[in-house]
Amino acid sequence: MGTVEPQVAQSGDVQEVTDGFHLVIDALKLNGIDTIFGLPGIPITDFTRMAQAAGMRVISFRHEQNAGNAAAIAGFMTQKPGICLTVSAPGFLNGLTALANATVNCFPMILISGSSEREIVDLQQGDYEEMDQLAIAKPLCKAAFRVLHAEDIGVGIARAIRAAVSGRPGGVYLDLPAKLFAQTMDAEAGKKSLIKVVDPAPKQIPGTDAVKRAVDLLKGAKKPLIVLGKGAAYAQADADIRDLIERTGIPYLPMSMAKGLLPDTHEQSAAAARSYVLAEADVVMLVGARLNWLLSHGKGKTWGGTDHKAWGDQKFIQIDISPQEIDSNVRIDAPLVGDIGSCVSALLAAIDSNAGSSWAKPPADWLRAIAERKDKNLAKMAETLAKDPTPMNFHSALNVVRDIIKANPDAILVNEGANALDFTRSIVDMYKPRKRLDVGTWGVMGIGMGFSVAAAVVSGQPVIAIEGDSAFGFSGMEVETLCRYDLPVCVVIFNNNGVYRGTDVNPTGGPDVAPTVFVKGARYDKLMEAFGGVGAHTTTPAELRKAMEEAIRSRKPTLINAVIDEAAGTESGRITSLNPTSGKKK
Ligand code: OXT
Ligand code: ADP
Ligand code: MG
Repeated sequence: MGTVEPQVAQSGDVQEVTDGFHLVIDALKLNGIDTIFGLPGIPITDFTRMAQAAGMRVISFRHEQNAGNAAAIAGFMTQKPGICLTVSAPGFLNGLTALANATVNCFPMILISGSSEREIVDLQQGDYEEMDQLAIAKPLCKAAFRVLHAEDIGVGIARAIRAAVSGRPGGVYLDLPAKLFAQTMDAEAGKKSLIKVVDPAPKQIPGTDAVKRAVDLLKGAKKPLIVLGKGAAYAQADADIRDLIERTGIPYLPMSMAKGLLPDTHEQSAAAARSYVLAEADVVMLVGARLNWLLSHGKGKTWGGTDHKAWGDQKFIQIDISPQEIDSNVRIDAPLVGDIGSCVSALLAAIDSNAGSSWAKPPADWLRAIAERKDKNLAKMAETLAKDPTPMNFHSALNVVRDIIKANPDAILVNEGANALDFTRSIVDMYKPRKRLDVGTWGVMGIGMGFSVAAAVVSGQPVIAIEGDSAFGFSGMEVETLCRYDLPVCVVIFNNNGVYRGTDVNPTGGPDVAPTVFVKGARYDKLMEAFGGVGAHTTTPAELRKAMEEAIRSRKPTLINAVIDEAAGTESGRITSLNPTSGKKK
C-alpha cells in the first residue's frame, strides 16, 4: 500500500495518510495491472514516476496515439485491460483515436487522462488545457467515468475494469482531474476503499435450446463452413476451438487476426479458397466474427446472392457475446449468445451426446471441391513466390518473411499498409494463436509501432512489423521508443515510394509531386541508426533474409528498408472497389 508522509493529528497521534496518486497505483496493482503505456506531462508526470517507483512498468511513448494502440493490443493479447495514460486536452485527444479503435475492435483498454479544474472547465473560463473530456469521450467508448474524490478511486478503477473486459470487450475512459491526485485521506480507510475485482469477465453460458438449434443446423449441412474471427482469438479457447473443427471435420476460414488459431497449413483451412466457400457454403457458423464490411455484410455476390444486395441461400449460426450483434446485417438462423469458451464447449458436449464419436464428417464432394480450389491457388502462389524479379516485389520479399515466421512461429507479426497488408495476410502463414496483429475493423494506419512495443513488452517474444512506407509514417517516431527499451522488434518497411505505389504524377506538370508519392529512395534505415538501433538497406530477397535473420538472432531493435518495385502496388490493395469514382466526364 503506498502512503505519503505521515501527518500528526490534533490528538497528537501520527496518522498514516495516502493520496490520489497512490490510491490509483494501488488500485491498479491490486487488480494485477503491472504496465502503463503513456506519455507524461501536467498533471500526471509525478504519477508516472510514482508508478515506476511502485514497481510498475511505465512505457513512455512519443505520441499518445501510439501509447493508446499499445494499451489496446496488450488488452487483446492478455484479456486484461491495457492502460493508456495521457495528459489533458491535446494528450487526451491524441489517445482518443486509439480508444475509439479499441472499442470498434472489441479490445479491452482504459484510457486514463488527467484533466483540468472542473469548476473552471464547466464555466468555460479558459483553464490550462481546458476541455470537457468526459463528454467528448462518451460516444467513442464503451463507458466513461470521472472520479472526483480520493475515496471513490477504488470504485472508479473497478468500474473501469469491469466495463472494459466484461461482455463484449472495449475501450473505457477514466477522467482523473488534477486535484484528485493530491487529495489525501487516511491510509487505512484508503486501503479499505479499494476493490479487487472478482470475476471481471463472467462466463456467459448459452441456453441449451440455442445449442441444440445450432447443432441441428450443423448436422443437416451439406456444405458447412466455420468462420473464425478475432473474437475467437481473444477468447483463448484455443484447444476447444481446434477440437470442434477437427472433430466435425468442417472446413474453416480464419479472419485476418484469427490466422494461426489453427496453423494456416491445417488441411481444413479454406483460406486459399475464400471466394468459393463463402459463395457455396449452405450453413456458416461465425465464431467471434461480425458480418461487417470485411465479410461483405453477409450478403451480395460474395455470399452467392444474385446482385450486390441480395441475400444468399445459406443459413447462419453466430456465436457472439453480444446479443445485439445478431441479425445486424442478415438473418441469423441459430444465434448462440455467450462467451466463446462456454459456447464451444457446450457445442462439443452436445456433439458428443448426439453422435458419440461418430459425428458424420461433411460430404466428401464438398471437401473435394474446396481442396481443388485451394490446391490451384496454392500452386499458383508457389509459382509466383518462386520467382526472383528485379526489382524485388511484394511476393519475393514476403517469401522471405514467410520463411522467417515458419522458422520462428512464436514471433509476433504486426502488419499495416494496403498492398503491404493484403499480400502479407495471404502469403505469410501463421502457426500459433494471437500472433498476427493488424489494422483490424477500421483498416486504420498507425497501429504499427504501438502494437510492436506492446507485443514485445507483453510477450517477450521477437516482433516482426511488416509496414507499408506510408503506414510506418503514422507512428515512425516510436523507433526511438524501441531503442530506449531495447525491444526485440524488427521493422521491415516495404518501401515503394508512396501510398499504394510511387508512380503517380502531377497531371498539371507543376512542381508538387502527386498526393500519393513520397521522397524517392528514402533511407528509413538511417532513422533507426539515429537512435542506436540497427539499420539495414536491402534491395534483394537474399539481403532481406540476411538482415531479418540477424535481427531475430540479435534481438536488437532493427529497421530494414526493403526497396520494393515502386510500380508493384494497386490502389488500396485488395479493396480498390471501395474507392468512389467520379461520375463527371472529363
Ligand atoms: O478465393 P479467391 O480466388 O478470391 O482468392 C483469395 C484467397 O482465396 C487467396 N488466398 C491464397 N492463395 C494462395 N495461398 C494462400 N495461402 C492464400 N490465402 C488466401 O487469395 C485471395 C485473397 O485472399 P484474402 O486476402 O483472404 O481475401 P480478400 O478477398 O482480399 O478478403 C477481403 C477482405 C476485405 C477480408 C480483405 O481484403 C481484408 O481483410 N482487407 C483489409 C483491407 C484493409 O483494411 N486495408 C487497409 C486500409 S486501405 C486504406 O484505407 C489506406 N490508407 C488510408 C488511411 C487509413 N487506412 N488510415 C488512416 C488513419 N489514414 C488513412 C492509407 C494512407 S492504406 C494507406 C497506406 C498505404 O500505403 P503503404 O505505403 O502503407 O502501403 P502499400 O500499399 O504497400 O504502398
Ligand atoms: P473479425 O474482424 O476478425 O471478423 P470482429 O471484430 O468483427 O472479428 O468480431 C469479433 C466479435 O467477437 C465481436 O462481435 C465480439 O462481440 C465477439 N467477441 C469478443 N470476445 C468474445 C468472447 N469472449 N466470446 C464471444 N464473443 C466474443
Ligand atoms: Mg507504400
